[in-house]
Amino acid sequence: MPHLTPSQLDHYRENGYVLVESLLDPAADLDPVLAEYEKVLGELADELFAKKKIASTYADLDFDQRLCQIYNETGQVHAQHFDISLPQGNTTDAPIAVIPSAFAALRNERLLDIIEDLIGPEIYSNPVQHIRIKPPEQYLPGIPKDHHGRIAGFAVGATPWHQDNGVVLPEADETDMLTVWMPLTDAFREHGCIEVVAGSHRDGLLHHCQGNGIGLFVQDKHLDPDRVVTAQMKRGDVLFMHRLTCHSSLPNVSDKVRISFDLRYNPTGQPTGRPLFPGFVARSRQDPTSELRDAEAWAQSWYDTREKLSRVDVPTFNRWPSNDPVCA
Ligand SMILES: O=C(O)CCC(=O)C(=O)O
Ligand SMILES: [Fe+2]
Repeated sequence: MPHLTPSQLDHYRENGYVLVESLLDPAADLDPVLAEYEKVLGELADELFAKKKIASTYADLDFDQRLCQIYNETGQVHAQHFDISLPQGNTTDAPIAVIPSAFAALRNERLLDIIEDLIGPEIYSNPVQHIRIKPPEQYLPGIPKDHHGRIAGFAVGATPWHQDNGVVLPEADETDMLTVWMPLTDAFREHGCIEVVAGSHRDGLLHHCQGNGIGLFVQDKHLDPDRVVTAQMKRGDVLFMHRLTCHSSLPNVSDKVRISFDLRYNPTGQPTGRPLFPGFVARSRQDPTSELRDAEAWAQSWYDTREKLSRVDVPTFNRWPSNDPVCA
């Protein structure tokens, strides 16, 4: 059973993050997940081919080439097709990939052991959870860029500075939410790895602005460049971050697709910050029978949510106004 050492715990308390090297076994824990996402890509290809949006299913290409070919040919980033979570707003037709290997990752015992060290033994899987498939920008000539030359869209380009507490509702401001970020492929600087501002979890919740197409961000004036740490990670490493730790990610300037999970957990019973989305008890020492262990029931909880939300007006989980004068 892996545990954080006292010095790793001190590092987390001091800096708001801890990077645990080789926590997971790439062959046993990560390869089966990647294999399942290959199938998800195949399904996307079949679907687009049937709709005559692409000229072939490109079944002979490897994952990276096939993904870029499909994105370029359709002129569209199909991130939602792979994601766990529903988007905000109207969800009626939103595809989601609530696949068994994603559920297995959420319940990975080695992850939960470290999470238990950080937030205690009653662990709830918070529904803010994503897979990010970030292709090399040089291989996306068919995807539109904004006027800064940036690729807009979920997870494809660089992610601006933000705190994860900023993307949930105020109901979760006192929730001890932990972000767990793990690459399924190596995530070095060139692949667009994570950067964190060490110690920023002690600055409180910062004001976030709404970026056009890039999501919420914290303005540079709130950041101390001297405290920026580049978290280069290899497959099997896992990064644990406090909800107030400011972080971002770099653009992918390599020739490989960067794939990662970012998952969140909080002590059971505390508000998740996205009350309409489903979470579950991932570990309970008090009542192990309350744990959700059934991948199908988990998938169904997301399908049911999608169905339910398609019938109501869904608010976004956003507290920050657009056209905020502070952000101009
Ligand atoms: O993976 C990225 O590029 C950004 C991830 C992030 O912001 C998060 O995991 O909270
Ligand atoms: Fe984040």
